[in-house]
Amino acid sequence: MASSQLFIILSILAIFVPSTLATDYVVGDDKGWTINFDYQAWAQGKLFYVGDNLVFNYPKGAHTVLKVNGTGFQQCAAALDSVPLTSGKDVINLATPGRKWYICGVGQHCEVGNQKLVITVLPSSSSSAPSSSPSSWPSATAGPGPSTSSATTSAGPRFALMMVTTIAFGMLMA
Ligand SMILES: *[C@@H]1O[C@H](CO)[C@@H](O)[C@H](O)[C@H]1NC(C)=O
Ligand SMILES: [Cu+2]
Repeated sequence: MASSQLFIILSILAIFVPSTLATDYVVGDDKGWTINFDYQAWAQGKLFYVGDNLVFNYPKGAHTVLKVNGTGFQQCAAALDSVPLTSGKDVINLATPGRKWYICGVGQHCEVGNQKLVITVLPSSSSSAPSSSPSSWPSATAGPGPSTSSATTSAGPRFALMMVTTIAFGMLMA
């Protein structure tokens, strides 16, 4: 009796706990960071949270990763002083919420090869700082309105999952 209950609870934890931890997103999955890949489709449906990482995999020397703004994304142009990532296994920690744009700086990869990625990073759903985050993110994302509202609604499900996990723990201890 007790072991089946434990199994159920561990199953619940196995499903839900990883979603509350930082996630590494390998950009392009098995294809990595390359030309002629639909990164818009890749990003579709994924929820990026503050604290998650983007991992750009590519043969060193074949591509680079440049962080740009929305204009740079449209025009495939980076600021003159921006330093590209070139390791071939570049990890970018998503430290702040909002829109993030990345392009390849090699040749015409961005313009012709469509090697560009745009994502929206949602505020962390971590309950460790509930009082400070609501005051900080509306002002930080004052420009693009829609991303702020979607961030607010998307934080809900994750919080619900944490509650389920907490309740499961409570059942285990009871
Ligand atoms: C975007 O980046 C470009 C450099 O690529 C810079 O000239 C421009 O001022 C930036 N725009 C904003 C809104 O920061
Ligand atoms: Cu490239």
